[in-house]
Amino acid sequence: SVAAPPRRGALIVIEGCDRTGKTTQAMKLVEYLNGSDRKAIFMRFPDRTTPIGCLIDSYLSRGVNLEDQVIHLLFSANRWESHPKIISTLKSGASVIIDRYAFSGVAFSAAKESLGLQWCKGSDAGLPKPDVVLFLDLPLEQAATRGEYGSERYEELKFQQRVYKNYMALRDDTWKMIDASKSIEEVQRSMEAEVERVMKESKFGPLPGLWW
Ligand code: NYM
Repeated sequence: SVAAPPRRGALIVIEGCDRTGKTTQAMKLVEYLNGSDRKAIFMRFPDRTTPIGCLIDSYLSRGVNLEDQVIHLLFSANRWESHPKIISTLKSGASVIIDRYAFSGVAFSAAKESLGLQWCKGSDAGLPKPDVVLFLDLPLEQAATRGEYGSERYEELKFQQRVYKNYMALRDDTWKMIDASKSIEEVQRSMEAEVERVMKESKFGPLPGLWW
């Protein structure tokens, strides 16, 4: 007899303004899942290791200037180039934990006011929709005091306030707000609790497309 195909993995996205602890928490979540016998991989956007990612990196560190539309589309393209890997990993039964996703793409680009929210959503529409979005919520003044804040483009309080507002406009019932002012361990535990809940409740049917 042929073994049943594995139940697909969960697509878990971690979002938040700059310096809210997303990378630390995403990595801890991967460790937690792998440590409890559930396969999970870590991904992050921008993925600065690809040719498109290198260009994004040099834009963020102010090495090159690009039109607002161009950098927006590069961030989207940088996600689409990982689309096959996301799909194949989920199909294999492993979960994918992603540090930033299309919500960052829209929230940051639309904060420029040269670009509208609707226009920004277009280039990411159809990417797999996450099973849950864990939003690390931290007062922006507090984030601004964290290490290396201000070293890259966008790391400025007024800008972050517009980013935050855009994030709130993108929320739906798959979003969970996490109080990121708590200790690393406390944040970790509330994220684990959310993920356990999602994994228990979700039917993990076919992956719907984002913004379709
Ligand atoms: N960013 C990130 C965007 O403007 N658009 C996107 O699509 C993504 C994924 O890049 N300030 C911004 C948010 C951050 C910066 O992110 C780099 P990180 O998480 O610091 O590597």
